[in-house]
Amino acid sequence: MERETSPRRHFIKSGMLAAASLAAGKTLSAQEQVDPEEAAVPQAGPIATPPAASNTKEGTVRDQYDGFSRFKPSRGNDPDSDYYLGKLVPGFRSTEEGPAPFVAPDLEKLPYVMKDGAKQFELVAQNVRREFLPGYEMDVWGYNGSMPGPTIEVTQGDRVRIIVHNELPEPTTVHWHGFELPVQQDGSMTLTQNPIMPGKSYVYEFDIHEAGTFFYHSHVAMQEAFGMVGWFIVHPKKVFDPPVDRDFGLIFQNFHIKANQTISNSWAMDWSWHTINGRSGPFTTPLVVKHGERVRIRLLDFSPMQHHPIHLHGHTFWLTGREGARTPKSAWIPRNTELVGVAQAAEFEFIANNPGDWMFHCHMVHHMMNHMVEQVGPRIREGANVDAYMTNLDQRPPVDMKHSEGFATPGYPQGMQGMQMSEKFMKAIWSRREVQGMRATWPKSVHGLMTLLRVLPDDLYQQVMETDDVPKGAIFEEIVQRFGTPGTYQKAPMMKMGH
Ligand SMILES: [Cu+2]
Repeated sequence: MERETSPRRHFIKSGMLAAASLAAGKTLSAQEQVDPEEAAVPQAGPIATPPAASNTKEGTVRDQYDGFSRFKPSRGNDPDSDYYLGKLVPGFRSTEEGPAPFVAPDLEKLPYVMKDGAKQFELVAQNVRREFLPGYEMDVWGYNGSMPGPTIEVTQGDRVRIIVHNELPEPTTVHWHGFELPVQQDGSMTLTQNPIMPGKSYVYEFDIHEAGTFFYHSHVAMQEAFGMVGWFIVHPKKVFDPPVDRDFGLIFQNFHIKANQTISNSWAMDWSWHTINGRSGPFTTPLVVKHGERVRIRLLDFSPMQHHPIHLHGHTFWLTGREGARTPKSAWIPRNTELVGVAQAAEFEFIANNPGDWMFHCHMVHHMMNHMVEQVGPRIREGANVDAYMTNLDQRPPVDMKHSEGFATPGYPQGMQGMQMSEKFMKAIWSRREVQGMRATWPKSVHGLMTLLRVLPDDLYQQVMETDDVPKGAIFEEIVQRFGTPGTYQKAPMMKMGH
């Protein structure tokens, strides 16, 4: 068998070796250094068992997992160890700092005022124009000018008052999904309350005793299909240990919007547009984290009727909870793909131990692209230009339906040639700080229910998030230099129009 010699493998295995020597309380001299391939074979007992987080002073933990050594806990540890796949490896944040701020990319937080001992929010149900992709503005329904609606974020033990104003042309109610609350506050239309008529308001008020990942949504089915949902995050009174450094939320939705329409057909049973927090890839905003951080991603499937097998590249994540609080650690499941069902929320945690730009996406083929189900004609949305579409027609290769010799297959070109993006589109895609320094060609492969996880060493994180005008490809190239095989790296060609 040919030996694996790539520097990347070597790096991972050296990391394990170093971790082993760390555990043994000594450093290997040059003579003692052995072939990493052999060193990777367990001798007696576990390869490396760093001290358990609970027994270790924070300073020591930070020292041990500084820099590259943050890789090690995920590699080569005994499956019974707290460090197996980074299961209980602490991040940088201490519990005293409280929970990490919740971030739902591309969505705002709903402000509140304290009044009569309650956090008072105002939620306005209304029609909303949402730009799924640059230039693709869809007419959906949501709250406070946003689809999904703005995030309600509170702490366990809070009392909340939510004043709902109905600016829709039809009755609505709001259901507080997952909460154990008094029945009159539940928002079930006609079952527990009268509908909130157009132009009218209604006040909900209740105490929150649970912690977890919840959401609010209209309790009219067709309104749900039109997008009427938002996060309702409850941080625990006592911060979970180990605490996470990042806390992200992503709402996955499907819509059926025909090529010449801006309004979803909420009766349809196939879906042509797919959004994460109201945007489609490549317009979804990447999750940018620092190398070594402990990351939680909360994921809600609010599609009308389709489930999403969610897949993260380059990392193993733990399924640490579904909706309520955090599951006991002994029940966490290591996963690469996790199926999230309609109206379910799931929580994923992992150590961002692998620098790079990584896909995070639904694995259903039809969810990994938009509006390709029925490509029936030029788009005639307001402001859209049909010239690009007409130009595309010539670029589509002819379909060869004949069987040819050997194993050559006939049929439609599966590469989907001809889906070109306008200059305006590309400018908007690149206008966001979070995508600085990525390969010039990245937008070509990120569509539909796709977003990205960017794991960056501190200095590169600083460049991306705190400086401007990072050249295309520069950050990725630097990651290749440090962690990859630069000798084999091929730069991305610049795309047309200088993008
Ligand atoms: Cu899906």
